[in-house]
Amino acid sequence: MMQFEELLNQKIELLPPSRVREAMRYSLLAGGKRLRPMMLYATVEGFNLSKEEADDFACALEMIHTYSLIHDDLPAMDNDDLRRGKPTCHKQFDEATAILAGDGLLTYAFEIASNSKVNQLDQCIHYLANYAGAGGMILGQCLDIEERQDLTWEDLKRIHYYKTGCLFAAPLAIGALIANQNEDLVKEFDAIGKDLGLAFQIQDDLLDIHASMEELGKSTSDARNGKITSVSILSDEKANIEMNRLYNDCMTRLQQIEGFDAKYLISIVKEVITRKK
Ligand code: GRG
Repeated sequence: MMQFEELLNQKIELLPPSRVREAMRYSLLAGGKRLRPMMLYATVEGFNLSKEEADDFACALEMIHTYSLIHDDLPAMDNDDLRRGKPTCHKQFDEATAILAGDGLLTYAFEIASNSKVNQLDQCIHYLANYAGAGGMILGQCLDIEERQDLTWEDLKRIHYYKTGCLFAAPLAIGALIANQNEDLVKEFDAIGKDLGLAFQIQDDLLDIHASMEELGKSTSDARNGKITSVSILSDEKANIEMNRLYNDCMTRLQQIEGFDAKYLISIVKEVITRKK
């Protein structure tokens, strides 16, 4: 993924020099797992297209994801000091700059996406906006900060589908669109992506309990803060079972898609299953 890091840096270099540009670069290049871009690349490769076709949307996805982390860490939200093993954006710069860096990454993502030459560009941009917006990830965050204490598993699943699932569904659905697939197949990729996001979030809740702050590279512990999580609702054991069931089910469904070579995506899922952060 060295090439992808370089690509992100090149995109940032195209902006006029400023404090906000440096804050955007700082958070973007702070060493995330790059899962969402990797999932997009694996989807287009599974349809036998070259990875480069997806470069613009891969950058856009990582920028939107990074913006969400910067804003999520702000004092008005989670008020975190550590992210990706480094001081959060508002700690390294200041609060106003961190707000602008998030806004800058979000808007820049759409500028880059709109310059792309992919198939079904309008649809790709529409999906991206929908997944990121108030009918997608932002809705999930809004439901999450309500912190209701009477949440059922169904309620929590809904929050995770929006908050985490949408940005996992985006690379899969957009990958299928770039590969010129039809609406039904795009919907199947979307559904698999949402389930992968849910599994990933359950795994996050499990790691939150079992891994140290150093291992995770972030400081907030939902469990310590008394937040309702999949583990507090389901129990450790059942959360584990549900996570594995979801991951396995997603891999099976991917293998059943005709004309799609699932091996690239499956190898990412297998790596994610064994992740420690
Ligand atoms: C503030 C608009 C707004 C949205 C925030 C994504 C999000 C919504 C909040 C971040 C906190 C959180 C735990 C979100 C769930 C999704 C998730 C597990 C994000 C972390 O993704 P990774 O593990 O992060 O892929 P890296 O750093 O590896 O890129």
